Amino acid sequence: MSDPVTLRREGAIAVITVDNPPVNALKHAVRAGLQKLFKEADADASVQAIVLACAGRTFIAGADITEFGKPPMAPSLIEAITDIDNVSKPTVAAIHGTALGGGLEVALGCNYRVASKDAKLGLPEIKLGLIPGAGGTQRLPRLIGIDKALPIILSGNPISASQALQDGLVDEIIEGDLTAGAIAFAKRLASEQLSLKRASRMEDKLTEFRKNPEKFNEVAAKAVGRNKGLKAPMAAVEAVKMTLSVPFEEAIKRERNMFIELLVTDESKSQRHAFFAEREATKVLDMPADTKSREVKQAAVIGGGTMGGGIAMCFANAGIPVTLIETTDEFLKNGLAKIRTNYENTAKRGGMSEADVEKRMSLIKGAVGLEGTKDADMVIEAVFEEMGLKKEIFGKLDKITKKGAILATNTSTLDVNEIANSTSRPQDVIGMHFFSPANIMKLLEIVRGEKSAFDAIQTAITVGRKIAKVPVVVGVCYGFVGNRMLHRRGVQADRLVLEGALPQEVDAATLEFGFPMGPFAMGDLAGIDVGWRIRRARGERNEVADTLAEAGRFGQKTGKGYYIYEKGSRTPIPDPEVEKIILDASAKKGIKRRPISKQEIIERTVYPMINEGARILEEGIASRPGDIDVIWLYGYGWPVWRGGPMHYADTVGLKHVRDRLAHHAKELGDKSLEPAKLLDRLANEGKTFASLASEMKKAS
Ligand code: T1G
Repeated sequence: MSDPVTLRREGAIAVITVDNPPVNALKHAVRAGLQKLFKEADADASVQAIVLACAGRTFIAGADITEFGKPPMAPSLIEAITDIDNVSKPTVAAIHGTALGGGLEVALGCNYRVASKDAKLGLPEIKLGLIPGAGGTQRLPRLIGIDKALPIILSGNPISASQALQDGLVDEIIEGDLTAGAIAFAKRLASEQLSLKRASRMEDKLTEFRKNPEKFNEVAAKAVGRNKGLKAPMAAVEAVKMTLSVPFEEAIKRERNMFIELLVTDESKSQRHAFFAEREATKVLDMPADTKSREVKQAAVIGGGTMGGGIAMCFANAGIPVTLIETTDEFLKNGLAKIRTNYENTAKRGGMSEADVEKRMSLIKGAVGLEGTKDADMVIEAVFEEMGLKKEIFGKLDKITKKGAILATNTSTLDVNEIANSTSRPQDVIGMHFFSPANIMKLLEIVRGEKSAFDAIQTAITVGRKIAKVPVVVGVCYGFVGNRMLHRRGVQADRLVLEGALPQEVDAATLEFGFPMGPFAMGDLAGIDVGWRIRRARGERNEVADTLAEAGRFGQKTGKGYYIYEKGSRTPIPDPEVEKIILDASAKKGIKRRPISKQEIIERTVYPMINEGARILEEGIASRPGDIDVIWLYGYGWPVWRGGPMHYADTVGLKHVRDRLAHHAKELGDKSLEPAKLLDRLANEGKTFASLASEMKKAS
């Protein structure tokens, strides 16, 4: 094993290089190597300055998250950074790719930072339910000021090199060879004998806040935003607040203790689970490791409606030319106009420049008729959810599109195999299920048909990541993974309302659980009439929902649904009229209403989804419990600090989930609530979905 940290000389400059692929994480050997070589270079009188650089695609992307929870090995990151901070000659960090978390903290331990122009710098610990634990909450505010540091720490989002230069986090942007530029910068420092800039000893940026401490609370409240109540954001505010009154050495000790406290919280464990689950989800267990993606230089989207338009924007946003296909000039014009309006609204909100709008629009061209797909490497069909229409389109695409083109369908419910078999090349057909609004929602369910070729699947994954989606590969079944589980919640939510709860009570419990919206407010957003028309066509009836629809209460679009909505507002207001409709429906069904607790609401809306998740794993529709978690985290607003339905079940205990489901199944005589075989087995064996995941990984 070669040393992950090495030192070479460029004249009087010592260049220390970290080389620990894939992201130069600060595992033990890297920390020890940094400490040793900085001390060596400092002790060597012939060294006038030190440059810290990284090999590979990025600067240090943080502490090694896989080491968390394991016995700590010295030196700790704080010890290594303190030694770097105490070096008696100029130290310069040369940043490319991403300097994140502990990586930025190491750079903050250096006197100066230079960066390549596309570098990104940030402290994403908050996204792991943590705070910077190696001086970041103390050095960053001292270097750039509290008002700039707090948003970086509390959002967890990286800033660009140019923003970092503006904020004083970076001292110079290097064009061309970064390390050569850093060495030149270091030589200048050595020759100019400048005083060493140590963030740990800087106070001038804190003066204003020390004079007006209440100003701190204003900035903090704004930066915390909607994360109020979560442990890590509150701890981050407390930690940064120490810069106002606590000496540096004492403050980083306390910061460390706060970090260690957060490390053992369910919130952080859940968010770390989500981090790795998202990365695991792109690995198809049975796919040969050498499977290559097909090249996708040009895309086409069939259907210029809300979904089609959003999908086309994803490709343009990623710089991939895309043709939007419609049946008439009129529809095409409307589709393109909606996209332009979308971009212009973003520009109005300052989310992009006018030039960006024109650049993205220039990548979207329109065409009437399927002929427009002939040059595309990937075609995504996003037309009305009707099997006959989709099969007709795929039959035609089969003849029009070039050899090797990926033929994808955005269906959310229909059988991808049946669609694939309407072509002579089912191996090129795959489901790419986007979520509305497609240009915003991160989740992409990639639905592999029984004949989908491995390189077609890999291409969908690669393109999915290129267009900034979180791809998860699932099998073919009704509603795939997300909608299939959501259906279980919907059934129980409707029953709870007939048995005694009110929509606002079910939604309140769901919000308290951490979802951004409850099932009934969601029904109003999606439109109550959508389900009503499908049920009517099937001769089925949902007493409450259909009575609302028959009264013209379609939800937000008619200003009335399960709730009332004042003009221009999306705030749901409970309506006594709905309560009357519900009481009548219970009476009509001969149901004696009873009080229903929040606990029961959660048990009957969340546990059935977990149960359905277990059935989905039994059938192999999802490859890992973590995949189901990623789908719910990125597609259905599952609170990240609960890690996803399957991870959450482990924190509650599978035995408890199983027993409560069995209890409700018996009480209600509802067979759909009976525990899935897999859930029952794991509960009996005292196992978890996490242990199942590692069994699956080993078996693959
Ligand atoms: N530790 C361990 N493994 C990591 C890692 C890390 N910090 N970052 C990435 N990996 C693995 C990842 O699991 C994947 O593995 C591979 O590297 C490529 O990652 C004290 C405590 C850097 C922007 O939160 O955001 O420092 O799946 O697929 O899309 O204050 O990785 O191939 O086996 O994501 O190019 C703070 C986390 C840590 C940054 C690159 N740092 N990483 O994205 O590749 S906490 C972070 C990322 C901390 C200190 C605290 C991204 C990336 P595999 P990838 P990518």
